[in-house]
Amino acid sequence: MSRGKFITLEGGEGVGKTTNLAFIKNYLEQHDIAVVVTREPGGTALAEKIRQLLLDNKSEAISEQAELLMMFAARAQHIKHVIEPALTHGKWVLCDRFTDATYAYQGGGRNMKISTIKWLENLVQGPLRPDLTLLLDAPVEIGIARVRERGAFDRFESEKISFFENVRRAYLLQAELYPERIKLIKANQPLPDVQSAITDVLRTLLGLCSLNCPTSTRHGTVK
Ligand code: Z5A
Repeated sequence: MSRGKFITLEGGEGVGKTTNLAFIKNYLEQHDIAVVVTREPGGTALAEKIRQLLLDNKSEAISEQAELLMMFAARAQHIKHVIEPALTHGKWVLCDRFTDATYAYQGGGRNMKISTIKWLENLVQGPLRPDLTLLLDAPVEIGIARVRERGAFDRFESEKISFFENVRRAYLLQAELYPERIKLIKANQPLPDVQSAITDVLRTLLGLCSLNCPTSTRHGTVK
């Protein structure tokens, strides 16, 4: 049995990760691929408890180091109990955020050392990296306006605009560093256009792409 593929969705607040997760799952299942949908922080009972602690904006102030370590503690559980077993059994894993979020939020947002994040990434993940990352990118104000409509903010959503600008910059830097893995999708366009751009990338991954595919799909940014 061949190993499944590991796909992650990334981006700032309200760019449409959760919305497009269902679309991608559906698309892959239509191509007879068994998909496990999961998220970070979270994905196991223990990791979901860590998520609650991390998002709770009424808890005691969480230090930057504690926040970073809690992200990776949750990730270690998630990899061991969900991600690796699924990939080994040939299933594809579709994950709402993964370690690029740590580079963006703890690295870009909290200004923690990239070398420390990289060290933890190697410790916790070994060689595991996503096969494909869809980075949904939109100007910060657009994502925040979408999220504001939902009401109450969690601990991250309560941050200042400058925090989210730094997060966005760090995500874009990741995309520049890993152009083969990270495909940038413009998320400030109507949903059908976002999903058409995502479909182009998935077609390439599935080997369904021939000369008909947009050249942009083969080289990085999509639309
Ligand atoms: N975090 C971290 O710091 N470090 C890490 O390593 C990890 C995570 C893994 C987890 O929350 C928090 O943890 C996160 C980073 C931190 N911080 N925050 N905040 P999350 O992943 O649950 O958080 P989120 O980014 O806030 O999710 P979200 O707000 O649900 O955003 P989304 O999933 O990208 O968006 P959505 O729910 O799909 O869409 C939002 C709304 O926009 C919704 O009403 C949609 O119908 C609408 N939408 C979506 N697309 C469109 C388009 N194209 N046009 C118009 N409207 C649209």
